[in-house]
Amino acid sequence: MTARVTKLSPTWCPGCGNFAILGAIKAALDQLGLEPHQAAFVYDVGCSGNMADFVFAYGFHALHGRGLPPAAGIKLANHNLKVFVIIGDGGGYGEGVSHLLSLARGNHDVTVLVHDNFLYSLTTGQKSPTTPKGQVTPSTPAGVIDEPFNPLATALTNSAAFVARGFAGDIPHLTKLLVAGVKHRGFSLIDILQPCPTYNKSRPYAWYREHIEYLDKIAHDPADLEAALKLSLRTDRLPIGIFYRVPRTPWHENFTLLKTGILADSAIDKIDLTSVLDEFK
Ligand SMILES: Cc1ncc(C[n+]2csc(CCOP(=O)(O)OP(=O)(O)O)c2C)c(N)n1
Ligand code: SF4
Repeated sequence: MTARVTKLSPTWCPGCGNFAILGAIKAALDQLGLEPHQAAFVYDVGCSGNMADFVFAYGFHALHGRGLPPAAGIKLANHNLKVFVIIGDGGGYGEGVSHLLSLARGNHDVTVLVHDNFLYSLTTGQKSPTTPKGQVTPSTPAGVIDEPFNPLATALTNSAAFVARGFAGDIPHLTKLLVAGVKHRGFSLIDILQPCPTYNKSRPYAWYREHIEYLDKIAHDPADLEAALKLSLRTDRLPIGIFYRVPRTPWHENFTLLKTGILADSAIDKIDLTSVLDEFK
């Protein structure tokens, strides 16, 4: 059986939703039959990014909020790889949000897993873009003043062709979303409701179980953008499942140079760069 994880033991707090996300990644890699050399993971900085030590595949640990550009670059350098980004709501929806929109609009073939625990957890629980209004955190002792960022509505209105939400309390369901996201040709965003029992006491597993609603139990057509948008704006319940999925040509397939082969396979040592280097003299 192919190894999916390293021999290191995860350092997350007991009960952290990241354990379940790692379990779902393991199961998804198995179901997809992806060998370690066929998958590349880019990790942002955060408790989520600590996953870098535990997944057995190609890996790159980026700066905070900067996980998405290297992922797009890896896909362009070797478009045979399946590329993943592991990122928190702070990195993905705060510091790195412009990259998220850029990859969505370009339809770069990368599967983005946002571990949405509604806080900056690694740095001890400060507010993030998704923290609910009014929540008291170490950086907002009088409660959050801002309205929360809506990741799904933002992705949907910025041309993302695969938008889903999962829950770390349901590994089989999350695994299905990961498999579907990887199989989708192009950018896929999977926002994952991730309990952080250490810092987000207001959203334990039981709270999520009371608030989630499975999209496959209601008659939702994932090709219907307007319906997906309406669902993404719901605040009374948290729908989980595939909100939106439509075919769209991935960026690398529209880029002429890549039609001739894999960039990483080209004999760059045989290209004469003298004239380019001369410009720097
Ligand atoms: C450019 C930069 N800004 C800030 C930090 C400090 N920092 C490290 S992790 C982090 C927040 C992590 O929160 P999130 O991205 O939501 O991930 P989580 O820990 O919740 O998984 C911050 C602000 C940093 N390392 N680099
Ligand atoms: S602080 Fe929260 S997100 Fe980080 S490891 Fe602990 S439980 Fe998980």
